[in-house]
Amino acid sequence: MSENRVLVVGLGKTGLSCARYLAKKGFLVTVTDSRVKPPELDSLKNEYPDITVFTGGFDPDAFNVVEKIIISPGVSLAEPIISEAIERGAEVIGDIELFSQYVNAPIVAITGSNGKSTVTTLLGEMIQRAGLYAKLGGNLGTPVLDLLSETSSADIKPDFYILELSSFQLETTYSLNSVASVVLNITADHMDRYRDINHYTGVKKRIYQGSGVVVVNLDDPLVSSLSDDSGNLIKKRKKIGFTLNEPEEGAYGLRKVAGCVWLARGERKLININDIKIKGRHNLANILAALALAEAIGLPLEKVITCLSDFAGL
Ligand code: UMA
Repeated sequence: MSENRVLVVGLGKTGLSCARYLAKKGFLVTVTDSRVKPPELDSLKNEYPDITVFTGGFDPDAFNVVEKIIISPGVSLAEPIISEAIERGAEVIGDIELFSQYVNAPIVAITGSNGKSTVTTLLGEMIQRAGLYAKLGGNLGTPVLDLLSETSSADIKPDFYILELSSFQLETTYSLNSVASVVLNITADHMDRYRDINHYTGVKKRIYQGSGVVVVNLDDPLVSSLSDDSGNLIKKRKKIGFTLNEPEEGAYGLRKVAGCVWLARGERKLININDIKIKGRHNLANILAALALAEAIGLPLEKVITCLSDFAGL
């Protein structure tokens, strides 16, 4: 078996980005998809006519000759042919894992059942306000390996990659080491893929791999339990909390002063919520999470606050 051989499973947006990235790196790429005509088949054929593609089912012959398999988020690890490959010792990873192995700029990683696209986008705006440059992608928009491959002369290395990550993507990620990460909230979601809420929560927790700052939703018991009980994973790490109640020193929250509600960091009032463009308590929580992440990556608070009166949401 050649070490240079790799099988990409799923030919949607992720599969195409993986095939493209690995082919450029000199791997001998084969692609498979259970659909007869997967969404990105024509794009792949146009860009890489020499790549072999097996469609209309997962052919065991395609799996048995490889030691490295890259699976798309929509493909479950419980798929029999995938679990067989894992059992015989093949390396089975996703695009976020590949990205984590090759990335050369700090990552901020954001997950949660709700609000992750808003927080990702808002943090991107905050970084811009601070005069820095971030690339955004993941479950939102551009697949991460396409972010890495943009190499036109106009392209410059970003100061940060801001990634929105789904539980599906986290399942196959092992080397992520983000400078800051957050699980925004957890509600029962994708229960067709997970045994129960604990299984789903355990997968979300994988975002805390590495040694970066952990941002914690203090109002969500499932999320706060992750930062309490995760032992070595996050016990000794710096944590910044956010809450829709009055925040303790060092945390972000809401403070009522003379009949007005303010976003606050501890005792310090930051902005009156009437001066914020996006509305709703869920969005206040999203903003507080973004502020905590901004602090975690060292953005100046005065600058990041300025974008809250303009940010109109997604
Ligand atoms: N496939 C199989 N067998 C399977 C399942 C899928 O062959 O058992 C094939 C499909 O036939 C299809 C390909 O895999 O051709 C699709 O792969 P995919 O479902 O992983 O989808 P992509 O197009 O690669 O898009 C994925 C994410 N999709 C999912 O997680 C389901 C996109 O998130 C993401 O934007 C994209 O990668 C880029 O990173 C979408 C999503 O719905 C928006 N995410 C879920 C959510 O937000 O709740 C998690």
